[in-house]
Amino acid sequence: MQFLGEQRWPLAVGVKGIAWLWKRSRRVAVAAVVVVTVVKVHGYIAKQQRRKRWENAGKDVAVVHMFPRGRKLPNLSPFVLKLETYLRMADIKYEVDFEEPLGAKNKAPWITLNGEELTDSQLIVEHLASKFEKDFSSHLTREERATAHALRTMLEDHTLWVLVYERYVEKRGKALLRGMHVPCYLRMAVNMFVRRIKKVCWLQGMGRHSPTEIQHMGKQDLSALSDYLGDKDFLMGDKATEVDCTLFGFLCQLMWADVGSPYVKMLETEFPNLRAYTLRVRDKFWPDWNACLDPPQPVQ
Ligand SMILES: N[C@@H](CCC(=O)N[C@@H](CS)C(=O)NCC(=O)O)C(=O)O
Repeated sequence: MQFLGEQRWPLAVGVKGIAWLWKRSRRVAVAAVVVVTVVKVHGYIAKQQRRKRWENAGKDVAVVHMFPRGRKLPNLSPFVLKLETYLRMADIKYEVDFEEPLGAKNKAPWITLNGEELTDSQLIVEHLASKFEKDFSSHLTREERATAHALRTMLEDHTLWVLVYERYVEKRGKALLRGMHVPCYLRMAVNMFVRRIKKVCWLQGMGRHSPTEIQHMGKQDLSALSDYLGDKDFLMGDKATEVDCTLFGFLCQLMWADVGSPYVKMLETEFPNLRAYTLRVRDKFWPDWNACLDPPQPVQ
């Protein structure tokens, strides 16, 4: 399901528009064709130049393409935080890019590695784990791996919609606008964006529930995670594994992306082990957390 990304106008619409202009003023029609061509060619050249730059990042250095940093957390996308946390866990060198956050699937994050473009946080993690021999779940039993898979997909395909509904439908994108720098021209498009997300939430199904029901579902997810974590250091035991990257990415959103969110209180009062876990993972893998905020803060 697509929220953002390039809206491709069918060629027929463009041709019809030019034909309409041509009938009224040939000069304006020609000028319109010239402007569109110049903009397209300029865009194409800029894109090629960016790719050349990313290809030259260095052997085995991943360039992670993402939305800009947040004010209270390094990214307002749980998937970006998941991927960056994995890169840190695996000690893989990476650089960040904010110029082209959406990849070939029109989603963030995506990466460029040795000139190759890879999409989807999970597929990327699996690719990197095999390429760099950094599989942190290899010690788990099949049953534990199945549990980790189920918890990850719950977060990415259920908790995600609780978050999306709260952030964009209930709060109408306001926390997002407060939480990161959004250029003026995009701020003006926020209502249109919110209307689209509302439709997508309806199609997905989450949007058909009341806010109280959705909050209840979010709480059930947190409760399951809190019970499973118990007093362990990490979700699957005393060693961090890939599923911790996802859990951390989501908990950061609930804890820091919106101070007015009911989940902040829930984590404080009902699920303190998840809150402590988030701080623990942050301290372990993000010693430069403050430097990754926008604006950067002094590292403590
Ligand atoms: N399954 C994808 C999900 C990525 C995703 O949904 N990213 C969101 C940001 S949190 C996005 O790019 N949304 C833009 C859109 O859907 O148009 C992954 O793991 O990378």
